[in-house]
Amino acid sequence: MPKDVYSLCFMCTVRCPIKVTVENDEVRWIEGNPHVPGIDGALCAKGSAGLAFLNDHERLQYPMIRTGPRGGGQWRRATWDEALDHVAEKLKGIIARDGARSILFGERTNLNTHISKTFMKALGSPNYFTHDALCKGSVNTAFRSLTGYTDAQVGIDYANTRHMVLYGRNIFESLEIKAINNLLDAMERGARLTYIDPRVSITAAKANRYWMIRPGTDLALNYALMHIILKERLYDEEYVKRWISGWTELQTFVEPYTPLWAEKETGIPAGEMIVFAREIAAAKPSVVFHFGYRGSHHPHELYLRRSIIMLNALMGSIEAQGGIFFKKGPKAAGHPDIGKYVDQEFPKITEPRFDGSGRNLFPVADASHGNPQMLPHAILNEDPYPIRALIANRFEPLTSIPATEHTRKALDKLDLLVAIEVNFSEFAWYADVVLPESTYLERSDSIQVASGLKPQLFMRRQAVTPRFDTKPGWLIIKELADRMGIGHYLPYKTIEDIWNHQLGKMGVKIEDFDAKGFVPLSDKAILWDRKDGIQFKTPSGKIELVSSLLENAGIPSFPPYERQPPMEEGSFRLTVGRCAAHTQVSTQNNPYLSELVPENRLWINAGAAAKLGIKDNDLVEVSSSHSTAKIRAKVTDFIHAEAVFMLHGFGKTVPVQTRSYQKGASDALLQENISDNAGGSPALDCTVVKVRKAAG
Ligand SMILES: Nc1nc2c(c(=O)[nH]1)N[C@H]1C(S)=C(S)[C@@H](COP(=O)(O)OP(=O)(O)OC[C@H]3O[C@@H](n4cnc5c(=O)[nH]c(N)nc54)[C@H](O)[C@@H]3O)O[C@H]1N2
Ligand SMILES: Nc1nc2c(c(=O)[nH]1)N[C@H]1C(S)=C(S)[C@@H](COP(=O)(O)OP(=O)(O)OC[C@H]3O[C@@H](n4cnc5c(=O)[nH]c(N)nc54)[C@H](O)[C@@H]3O)O[C@H]1N2
Ligand code: SF4
Ligand SMILES: [Mo]
Repeated sequence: MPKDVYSLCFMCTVRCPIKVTVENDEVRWIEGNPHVPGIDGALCAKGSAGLAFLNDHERLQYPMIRTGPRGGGQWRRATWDEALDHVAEKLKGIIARDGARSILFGERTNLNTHISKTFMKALGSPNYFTHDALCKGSVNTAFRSLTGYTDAQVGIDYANTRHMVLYGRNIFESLEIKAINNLLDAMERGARLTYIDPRVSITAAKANRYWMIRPGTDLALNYALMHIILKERLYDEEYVKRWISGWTELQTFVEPYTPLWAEKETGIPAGEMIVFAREIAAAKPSVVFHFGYRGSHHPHELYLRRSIIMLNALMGSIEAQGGIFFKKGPKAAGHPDIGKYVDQEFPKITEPRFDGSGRNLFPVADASHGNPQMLPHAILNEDPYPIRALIANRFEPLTSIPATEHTRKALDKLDLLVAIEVNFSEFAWYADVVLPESTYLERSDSIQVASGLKPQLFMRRQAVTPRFDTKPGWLIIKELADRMGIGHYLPYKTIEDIWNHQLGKMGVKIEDFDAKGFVPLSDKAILWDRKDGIQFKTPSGKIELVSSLLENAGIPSFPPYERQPPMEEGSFRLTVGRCAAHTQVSTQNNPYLSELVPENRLWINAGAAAKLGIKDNDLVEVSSSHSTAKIRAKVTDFIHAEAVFMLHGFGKTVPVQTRSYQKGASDALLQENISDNAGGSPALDCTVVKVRKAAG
């Protein structure tokens, strides 16, 4: 008899609720959880390809210990005991010699992050880090500087918005199902969409207004928009008076940034900016200037993200219906918080972090996440001290940190590289020990708290038994912790033990997830009173345009705009992004998805290509100061003449990943490792490349 298992997809990080139909321990069908509003049974192409992933013989199948040189592809199959004993022995030796601080643990945040953090705290190392800075560190800092909250604590009311503004937030390709379903519904009811990108993406095609902006100049556009909004008094006066501090400084600052000035910088006609400002003000406060993740990662990114949040503040859309809001968790809904293993006493750690996060290099970055792009620098320069080992869990340092060969040199210096992975990623192939995790369909995980207007709890439940000799991550870390003598910090044996610990006194039971896969904690949307009840966490209790967080660290709130120099002929800004058929660096070898989008191509403007004698589909050579790569050209009018674009995640070098091996080029190989040190993110869109037709 087939049975339905409610769980959470993990073909990408969004974790859409799913219903998995299982018969005789085989997955027959996966669809979106029909009980969850906004999902309504829907699944994206990647989610559907989960079945192919489950049965893929090219994914990792058992623990392995390297026998030849790093990256040489010689392995011996090991039992779990052998592999874990080996890692534990190595770690113990490293701790005895150089201390626990010389061990790094990096992961892309996941449902078991409270367990990984516990492991590192118990070990006594300050060096736990997540992917956060690589993705949206500057967004995080921008929010904290203005509101006291991180971006992760802020949500978007897509369903009720009247105007959505997206700065390279390519929402219909780099997608989240619930968000786009809600946005499409809002658009059917008349909401407008403004999209800004040097490239005509799918989202541009769906927008009411599209601006092909000069790459890297969104900040100039925003300063001019603020100039217009202040001059024409288009802002929400009552909201601004009540909630904004630093108004005079803003007025003085935006005075010189006229629409005509911004037209020269951005290429967007001044008149269109004025029409837009009036149009959006008419829809306030139910408007959203989306703060985004990627798109336009430059050394000044903090100020771009701050300007986007400030535009929301001017429209009074922070904590408004149809605007952006602070996510409410279990406590706001009258429940105790979920239990986390990391909330216990640990021996005090006094060592500084390896990456300068929250300190000298990144004084205001979020040190609870760290700055992984500093990994090569810290290792190669032993700054601030020697590093010996890296454990990477769902983290791919070789392609997620820019300047691959530089990163590889750094990894060469380490005594131990451990990959907790599902795929033979570039890093797993280079590692010393591979610990294969069961896929999301083969494992249960810690309960998810989905904070929002209506907070909910979700559960990932194992649908089928593991196809190969793999284990869930929470068990791998527990078994390693036991071997390191710190197992008592993670006092569980089964997933039920973890769930019971999490649910604690919440008044929710494991069985409550059976019927629909989730438990709502509130039946009505929780919005604070915009007149008097918004609980900003800044020292002043207001939106601080002049930020105490920044100013106290000697970082200006309003530095003058620096012009983006025009590109010389044959030179371009390398911009990057994702497509609907792939997830970051994870899915390029998936049997289905590798057929849908088998390789990336270099988008290049038709006029610029003609000058260089490049025709569509020609093989071209792209060079940066760091490296050179070959890739096919996609010659098109749909990209600004100063930019080229490629999808992230291609150009793989692992031969046993036969479907993705050497297909297209890797952006990370070309990118320079430069950061926005105020915000915390690497400046992934600022590398200048030269393009020419490849010989032969
Ligand atoms: N299908 C799919 N969906 C995903 C993901 C995935 O891997 N696959 N990943 C998820 C993750 S982790 C993230 S962070 C998000 C990313 O979501 P987005 O930030 O929406 O994603 P990207 O695809 O990186 O798109 C970046 C866009 O910025 C544009 N851009 C480049 N330079 C500039 C500029 O100077 N100004 C402006 N305005 N635009 C510019 C690029 O042309 C590109 O279209 O997507 C999430 N959703
Ligand atoms: N050059 C360059 N670098 C970038 C970006 C870019 O566009 N270009 N984008 C940035 C962004 S937006 C982000 S979010 C980060 C993300 O960077 P990472 O944190 O590295 O995350 P992913 O790229 O999603 O995947 C990393 C690895 O996780 C593995 N994985 C997938 N599922 C599981 C699982 O269930 N368990 C385990 N243990 N492993 C799993 C995949 O096989 C993959 O090798 O990269 C950033 N870095
Ligand atoms: S967006 Fe697609 S791949 Fe990502 S979790 Fe949802 S269904 Fe899965
Ligand atoms: Mo991301």
